[in-house]
Amino acid sequence: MPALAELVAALGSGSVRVIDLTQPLSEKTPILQLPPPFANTPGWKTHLISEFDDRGPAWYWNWFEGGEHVGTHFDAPVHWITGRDKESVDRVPVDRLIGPACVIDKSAEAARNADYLLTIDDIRTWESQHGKLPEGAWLLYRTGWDARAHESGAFLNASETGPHTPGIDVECARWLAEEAPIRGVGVETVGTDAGAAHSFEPAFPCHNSVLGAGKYGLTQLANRAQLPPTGAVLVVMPLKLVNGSGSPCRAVALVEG
Ligand code: 23J
Ligand code: MN
Repeated sequence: MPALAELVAALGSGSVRVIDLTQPLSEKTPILQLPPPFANTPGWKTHLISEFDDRGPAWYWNWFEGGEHVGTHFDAPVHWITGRDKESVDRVPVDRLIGPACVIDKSAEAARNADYLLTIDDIRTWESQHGKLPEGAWLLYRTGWDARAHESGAFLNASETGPHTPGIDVECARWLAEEAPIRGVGVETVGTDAGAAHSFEPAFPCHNSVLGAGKYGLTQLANRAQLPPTGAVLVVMPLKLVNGSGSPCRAVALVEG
């Protein structure tokens, strides 16, 4: 059978299922809070145009405003100074938005330590169990943070010492950018960097290294617990925003069984 006919049959029989990895996007969606003196993104806002009324008797529709980096969203290389000459979101080839997903689960570590940072050793250990990260893979870093996504306070987890959310350490970010054959990094938190990453050297190392290498970021993912460590296929579709630095997106995974 041709591959696409096989895929359609598998979707029909349920032997391949589609998992929605996207958080709901609304005015309640938690948004990133950078420390002063940096400007912050506005959140999401929906405005009614008409709802079966004088403004439109038979139709309901809205318009919206919001930042490029709100909710489940895609970071294009051009978002960071290290990637400023690379792709904006409209220029990312669509075939690069579909690829194998590798899930590394550090939710136990992140539950004990909100500032947990993923290391090269963690990835080596994962590779010894599941094989090498394949070419073009999306590395999906599971931290259990999706369970907090409905409540901004718990999700951003800020105290007087700033936000405390898990991330990736400086060496690991550099390794993922320069050595690993991956295409991008996906996280459950508000950004691909740790809450405390503004004080790392370099600041925001995941953005700095991964976007600088022309790779992609994906944030605020949901339902990661439903994915196997390997074998799922990630499909992520950001809007084709001309010169955009990123975009809210729909992210889904195809899984077997
Ligand atoms: C700008 C500056 C720092 C960060 C971010 C944006 C993001 O997390 C983002 O959404 O790209 S950490
Ligand atoms: Mn972003």
